[in-house]
Amino acid sequence: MNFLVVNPWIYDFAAYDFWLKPLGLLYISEVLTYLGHSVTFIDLLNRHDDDLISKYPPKDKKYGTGKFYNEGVEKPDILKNIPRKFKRYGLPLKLFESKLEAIKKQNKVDAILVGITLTYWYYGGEKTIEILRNFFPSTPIFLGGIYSTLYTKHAEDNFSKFGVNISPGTGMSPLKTVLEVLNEDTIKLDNFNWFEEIDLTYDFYASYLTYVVLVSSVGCPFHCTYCVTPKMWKFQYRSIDKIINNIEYVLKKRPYVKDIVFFDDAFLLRKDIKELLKYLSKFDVRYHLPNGIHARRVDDEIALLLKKANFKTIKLGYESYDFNIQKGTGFKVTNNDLVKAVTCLKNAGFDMNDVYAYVLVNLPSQNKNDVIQAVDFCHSLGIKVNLNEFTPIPGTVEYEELVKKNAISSNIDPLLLNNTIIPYWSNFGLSIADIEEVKRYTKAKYIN
Ligand code: B12
Ligand code: SF4
Repeated sequence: MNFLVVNPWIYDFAAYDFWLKPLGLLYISEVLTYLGHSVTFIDLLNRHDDDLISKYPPKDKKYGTGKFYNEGVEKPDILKNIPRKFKRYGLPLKLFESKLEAIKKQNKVDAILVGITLTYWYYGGEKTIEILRNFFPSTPIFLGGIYSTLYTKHAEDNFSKFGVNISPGTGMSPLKTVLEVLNEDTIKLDNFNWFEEIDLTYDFYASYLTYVVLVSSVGCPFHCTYCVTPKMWKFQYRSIDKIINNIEYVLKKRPYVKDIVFFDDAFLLRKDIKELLKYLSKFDVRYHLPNGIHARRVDDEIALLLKKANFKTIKLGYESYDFNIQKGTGFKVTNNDLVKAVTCLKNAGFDMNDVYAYVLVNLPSQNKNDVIQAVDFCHSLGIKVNLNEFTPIPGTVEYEELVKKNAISSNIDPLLLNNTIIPYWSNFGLSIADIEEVKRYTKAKYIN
């Protein structure tokens, strides 16, 4: 069959290409190819799209990150009162339409697959599907990804107007359901260890790429109260030789790629991490870990191996200064763990401009002082801070508690749970003034 796979636009108040690649859709596309189907892939967030760069050359920033092309758009009614600009990030509408026109002329599309990652990005998915439906009025469209998994009912209700099939779940079960609906054979997916067997080849991108994103593991063995990862995935890691072969494949085809990014939730927690790091050092690339890594796992040996392999961006999961919050939310880290990790990274020779700690802002149990203390603590250690505004996610303890307290409704529109706008309407957590104050405080601290 001929599949058209589309990574939708982002409609949001802010978005930046911090190495964003649609891993879920890429895996689905790789498996479809493995099963013998043909895939046409459109990534509306590809800043290096050949048709885009002739008009809007991308300005790459540090380590291949950069600004998306964007245009101001009308806010959906529910966000009308938020005093911030709303934008569509990704390829211009006309460009998307011309691509669809060309695809329609060239080949028959049997089914269309779309995936939405962050739950409050569903609006961009909706706008993307609206266009797809205009071009392909009767082609089956399937929507999967984290939004469909966590908000299945919302997705069913909201996307029924386009006749979209919602495909929730992680692993290969959603794809299996899609193929069953299309009356395709799924026997090869039975007992198929897709995470071990399937490479992310990046062959679906015809364009130049400055970086590639991989995952060496899915899931996490911790159970932090605000995080939904352990509910979606069983912790599993890919064998080292497969990871190395995958990187070899990509670099052979794209020797100019200088940055490899791991999107793992628990990169350091595999048992053979030291061996993996030794193998990774054989490639002449920079590596980045934009998702928080586990500070407790960083010892002198791991720090040295990370340095030798040429890891650059390191983000340590820290979240809060308060021991009771650390303990109450899952105990993945303590202040002593952070001190030890930073000391080891310093001793190994890491540039402290590349080492960050994630600090949560607006966790329901948190006050302004906790954020300030966490920032002061990171500053005293000589590392940078990423302030991470909290968002309640269905299936987490915080979400359920907020529903129980009537602070949020159980059928709340996910658009309202966009972390940057929660303080504009909610009566839990910090006020907008407080959040702006901690942001100003953090900025000033690092300028002085
Ligand atoms: C990578 C990542 C990011 C990346 C971006 C992801 C992207 N490319 O869009 C970055 C670093 C930018 C990011 C940012 C944030 N993230 Co994040 N992120 C993740 C992470 C770790 C991995 C996602 C991933 O790539 N998984 C691997 C792929 C293989 O899995 P997948 O996408 O689910 O795809 C599978 C299935 O869903 C399915 N599938 C997918 N699409 C389709 C389509 C069809 C048709 C079918 C059939 C199947 C299918 O098949 C795939 C294979 O099984 C998840 C946690 C997790 N483990 O999921 C959190 C997660 C999505 N993030 C989360 C959060 C909280 C955030 C932040 C808000 C953190 C913060 N407070 O600042 C910020 C958002 C900032 C912003 N507004 O931009 C939350 C969810 C939030 C939400 N409301 O949606 C998650 C779940 C983690 C958590 N804390 O619980 N994140
Ligand atoms: S350690 Fe990180 S990925 Fe694991 S459960 Fe906690 S927040 Fe989620």
